[in-house]
Amino acid sequence: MSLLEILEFPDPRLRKKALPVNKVDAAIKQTIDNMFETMYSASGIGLAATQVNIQKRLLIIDIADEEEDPNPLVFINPEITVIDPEPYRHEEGCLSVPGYYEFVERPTKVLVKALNREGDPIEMEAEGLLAVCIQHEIDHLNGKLFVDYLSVLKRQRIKSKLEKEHKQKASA
Ligand code: GNR
Ligand code: NI
Repeated sequence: MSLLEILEFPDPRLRKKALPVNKVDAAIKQTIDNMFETMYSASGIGLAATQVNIQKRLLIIDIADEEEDPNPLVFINPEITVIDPEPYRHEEGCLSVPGYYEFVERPTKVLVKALNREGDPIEMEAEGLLAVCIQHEIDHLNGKLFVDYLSVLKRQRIKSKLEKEHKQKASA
């Protein structure tokens, strides 16, 4: 396994739209394993392939709070439909926007259809944090970030601060 580099806002590669996975083969499984290693290492609860510069419709989630009892979920070519559109407000963070947390409103309950790690079709109803996370990750696959839901001013502030950090790191 290996750790992958996580792209950070405002990297333009985070804006690319991911392409469908046409075969769940050994290479995809290797990518999935590397993504889990990367996500757990960064203490994230979700990771989309886009964030590690892989333009494939693939995301992983583990919202289990007990480190000893992981619940790794894999969604390949996910399709989402809204079951309950009532806005649900949750404070979001993102491994690609490190250090910033803001409230975002999304539909309360969704149905997700996807393929699992074995390439078998799965369906899952999600609400609460899981619904938030799945919608956040599918946004990544479409080149969208949670900061896009914020005001222009807030987004611009976050962008400037992260750009400054990136410059400092590059010259360190
Ligand atoms: O680790 C993460 N935490 C989180 C918290 C609230 C809403 C969404 C998330 S996803 C984020 C990991 C990440 O950036 N996934 O793309
Ligand atoms: Ni994210």
